[in-house]
Amino acid sequence: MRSTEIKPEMDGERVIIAGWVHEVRDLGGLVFIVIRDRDGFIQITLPKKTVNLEMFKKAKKISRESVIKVEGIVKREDKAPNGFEIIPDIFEILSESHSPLPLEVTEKVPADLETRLDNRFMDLRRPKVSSIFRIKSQISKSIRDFLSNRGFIEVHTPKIVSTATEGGTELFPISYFEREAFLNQSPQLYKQILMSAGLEKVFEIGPIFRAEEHNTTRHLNEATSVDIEMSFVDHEGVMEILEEMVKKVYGNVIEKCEKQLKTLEIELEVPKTPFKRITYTEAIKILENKIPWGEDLDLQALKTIGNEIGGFYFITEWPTKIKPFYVMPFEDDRICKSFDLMYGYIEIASGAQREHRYEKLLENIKRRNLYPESFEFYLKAFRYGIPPHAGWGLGLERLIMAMLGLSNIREAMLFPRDRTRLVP
Ligand code: AMO
Repeated sequence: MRSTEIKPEMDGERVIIAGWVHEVRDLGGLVFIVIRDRDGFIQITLPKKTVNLEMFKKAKKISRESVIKVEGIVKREDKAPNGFEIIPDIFEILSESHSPLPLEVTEKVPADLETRLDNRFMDLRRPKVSSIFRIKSQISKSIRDFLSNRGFIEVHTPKIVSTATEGGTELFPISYFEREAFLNQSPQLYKQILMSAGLEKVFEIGPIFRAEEHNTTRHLNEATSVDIEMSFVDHEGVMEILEEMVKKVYGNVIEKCEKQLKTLEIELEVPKTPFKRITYTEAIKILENKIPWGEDLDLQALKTIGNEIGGFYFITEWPTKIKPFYVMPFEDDRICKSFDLMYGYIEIASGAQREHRYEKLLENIKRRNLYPESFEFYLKAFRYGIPPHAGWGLGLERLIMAMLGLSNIREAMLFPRDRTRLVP
């Protein structure tokens, strides 16, 4: 049985439980063991006088974090953590833990992030850490449900590719038989091709790979991206989907992850939609024109803007030249139909209406000194009828960072990959 399935009202009933030895308290003639499973804690109590002596000795010697299986009788006990304890008559060691432990599982001793990540299997045994991933699982499920209910089909695009989408310097090259290939930075080109294919509304939740040199608290070299692409809409249509999705995800997490939020000591509120929208030009004004029009917003600039606005907001109408070749410009082609969804200073998502006019797209590729030949497989899909379309990509770990107030994105990844980390 799971720890959460046993209640004090089951007094006198026989149960079997299994889990890790979280704590052992040896009072001489009385041994208390706290067993931890995925859902919680259970105390088992072994009074020397009444239990089998062999078993008593075995329990007394058990090392912390060993995995044990216990069969015994539930006894109502107001002083025990959940109002009951278990008096065992069978005590089986399934796997004995070595000691000393590489990391403390009890929250008593803080450890630095590097040590925690080096011993992630152990770190994840801490309820505060595993709660993050229970919430992450709920978020993925909510996103799938939300998008599926809106008629999106889930797709899986290749992760081994031949061209860059977001810029050449951030690519990881790999050897692909006799050729060079790359790990994909974004499903961008493929999700757009699927608009030519007539799928109309697609989404993907999958890994993206970015060879970012800089080691920051917001960047990973392998992250999870939630991507959508939709036909016959403009950027505003997909911004509405994005904000409604974020709102729904918050609502679902509040409803379904009450226990995990409590463990993390977080009180969440559903953000109100529509989110605020400011244009890039307005953002520059907040910065009192410290950044010249046309330049990208750096961290300091985003912090100033984030402090001024707070919560979720969109930055729209970006200068065309600092956004990728596939975005659609406005009539005044200095600005484009591109947007970023921000939370404070963190960029959560970015998207745009796309350039679907073949000639213009070709021109954009050339203007950015990219090779049209490398994009032929993509460009081809624009020559035989493609609807106007728009979409966005959202960093799942960034959303979790924002939602749970995590100070480092690595906390939101089970096994993060960064500039120096390739194991575990
Ligand atoms: P962009 O490059 O802005 O856009 O990426 C989309 C979102 O993905 C997340 N993200 C990252 N998260 C963690 N570590 C990283 N290194 C990292 N890089 C990106 C961010 C970001 O907002 N093709 C477009 C999307 C589109 O237009 O549909 C794209 O990839 O949250």
